Amino acid sequence: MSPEAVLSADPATGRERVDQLCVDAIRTLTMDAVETAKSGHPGMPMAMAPVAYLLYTRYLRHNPSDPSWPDRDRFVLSAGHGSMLLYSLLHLSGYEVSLDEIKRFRQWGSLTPGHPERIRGGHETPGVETTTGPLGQGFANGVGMAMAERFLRERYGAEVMDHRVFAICSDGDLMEGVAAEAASLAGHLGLGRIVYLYDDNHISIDGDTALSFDTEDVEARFRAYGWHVQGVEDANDLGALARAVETAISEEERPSLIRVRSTIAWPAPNVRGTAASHGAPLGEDEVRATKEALGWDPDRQFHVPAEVHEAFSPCVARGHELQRAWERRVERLRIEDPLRVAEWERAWQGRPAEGLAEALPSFDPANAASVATRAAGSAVMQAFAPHLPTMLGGSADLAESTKTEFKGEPSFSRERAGRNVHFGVREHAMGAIVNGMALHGGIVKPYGSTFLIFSDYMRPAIRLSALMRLPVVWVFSHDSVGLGEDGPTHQPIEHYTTLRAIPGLTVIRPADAAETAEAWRVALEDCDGPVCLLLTRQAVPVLDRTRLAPASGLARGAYPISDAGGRPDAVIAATGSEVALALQARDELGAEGIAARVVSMPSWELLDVQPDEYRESLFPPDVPVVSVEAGVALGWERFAERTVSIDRFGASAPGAEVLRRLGITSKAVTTAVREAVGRRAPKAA
Ligand SMILES: Cc1ncc(C[n+]2csc(CCOP(=O)(O)OP(=O)(O)O)c2C)c(N)n1
Ligand SMILES: [Mg+2]
Repeated sequence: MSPEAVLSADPATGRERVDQLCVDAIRTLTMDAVETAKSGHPGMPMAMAPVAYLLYTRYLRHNPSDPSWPDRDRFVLSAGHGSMLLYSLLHLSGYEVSLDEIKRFRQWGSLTPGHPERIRGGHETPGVETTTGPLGQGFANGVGMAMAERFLRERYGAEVMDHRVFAICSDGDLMEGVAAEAASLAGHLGLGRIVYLYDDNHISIDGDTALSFDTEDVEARFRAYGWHVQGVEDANDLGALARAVETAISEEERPSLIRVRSTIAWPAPNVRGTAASHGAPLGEDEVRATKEALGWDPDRQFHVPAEVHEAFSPCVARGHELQRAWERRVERLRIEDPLRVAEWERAWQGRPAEGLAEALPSFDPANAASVATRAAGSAVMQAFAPHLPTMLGGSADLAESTKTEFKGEPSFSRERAGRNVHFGVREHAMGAIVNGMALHGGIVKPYGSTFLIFSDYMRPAIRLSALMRLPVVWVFSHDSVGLGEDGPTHQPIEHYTTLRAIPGLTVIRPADAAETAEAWRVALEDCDGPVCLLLTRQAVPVLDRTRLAPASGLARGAYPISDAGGRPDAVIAATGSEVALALQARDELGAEGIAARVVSMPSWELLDVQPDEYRESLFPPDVPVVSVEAGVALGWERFAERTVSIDRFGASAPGAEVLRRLGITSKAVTTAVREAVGRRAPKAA
């Protein structure tokens, strides 16, 4: 049946009246929930209710009984402040979001938090695909989902993966740079499975968008990006909306944007069209007046007429049917090509193939005395690549430098969904797109890379990866002032500390090639959440593991890499490239009769989950600890009473000289240790 037929004013079925009732049920649920919570954003859900109703009942191929069905269409509410729109839809279309949960909107522990949240193994509202609220992120997540879909469709066939990504986005979303970056890449790659609806309501928080946005021709901008663009002049015109959505769906070569002109908080008689309705309850009187205008009983709250439930009820049966049909397709494929289906299923479980650890290279100082950890990382990636056939990722135009390409693999292009993604110089979108790939599922484990300094450009996405506990890897090379000549704009200083400050993010800064291999193994096999790998630009010694402890100690976050045994006089805790320095200082101190233990400490977070006794065994009470790391001291007071650190910006000069001049030297370490143990420096001979 064409949408016109469904939506025609057929007096015999009263279809138009029921459509209206359904749309208004979303509006009244929203008003009542926001009013009850005394907080929330009623305007957007009220205005966009017709769009959302249409999507959920006619176009979205979803199964409310199984929100994790792999081949479902994804729906992203990028304008997360309009969360009641999503919750109303989920409730009405049969997801496990009860009316009681709607009544508990924005309350502690409810399935209906202020903004949609998807937190793996934590807060998961059935049917919520991603955490949104920070504007622009959802938009870019959807691009990542569409890339994941394309990659999996090409690898496993349309029998396995064949769906679309829908989103509703707002003025704020489209003002944000991250959405512009993501839109540009989506247009370039011709991601035709994207269908985004833009709520063009001319309102943002400060007031009319004439203040800050109106000059921009959004349609022209998206056309210039290579999108297919349509406009619908009235959000209440279901027929026009349906036609636009159908056209967008049939467009396979370009992503689609449908600009929908709406009036915020429609049809509230006094506040509609004003910024006042964006983020505050309408107030009892206005809610009553609105319900009266809709022909609803103003004394009833959270009322859903039986006809509305009836109109939404086919969603469940249709969802079952869609999923069963997909299951049958996959079963047929299993008979034809069992290996392909087995590989797909493992990818969907999010697991690498067996034998990954055994495939990793080992590094012998006899072969190469020193290797940059970014270069070691590259060797490790090539070794594990066959074990992760759906690992997808790349860099923000720095693949040469971060060395994160899968060699010999094709690039992800308009023509072919290869494994090497060229995100272009778009760090922020890279972060959000990688998150979207992880949210989609089937991509094990997506990664993004750039210089550590530019992690700042994507910090909001890194934070969200941690908030959502996504299995992603962030690879940051050029991890200290040791990068040298590019100077202070390129030299990270506060970055170890600011990344460690993000809860749930595992930051690993390996000391040498062997620790780099182990760091990747931990990231791929042991960690469920996001992992940052911090790698050097400059060569660092391949530590002689015949004399030192094995790099497998990295898995515990910190380990005594060099220990004379017994109670040491002092402990030197070092990370990354500074471990070699600490070992040098240990030798010098040993010659003076000071027994120092060197603890290689690649990851605070991995150490944090060790038993207290383990930490105490590393850092015995009353033994002074000196830390050495080429960044700010902030945070190290947790472990060390003295720090060798850099608490200023770097400088442009050869890396070794910058490190020396900024005090990252074995001399600085030996001096700090002597002070800590109350010894004087030996007299020069
Ligand atoms: C990155 C980010 N900056 C600021 C905000 C705060 N904020 C929430 S909604 C909004 C803008 C509202 O305008 P629009 O996106 O057009 O939504 P509408 O009011 O039309 O629903 C802002 C600034 C945010 N959520 N995310
Ligand atoms: Mg707006």
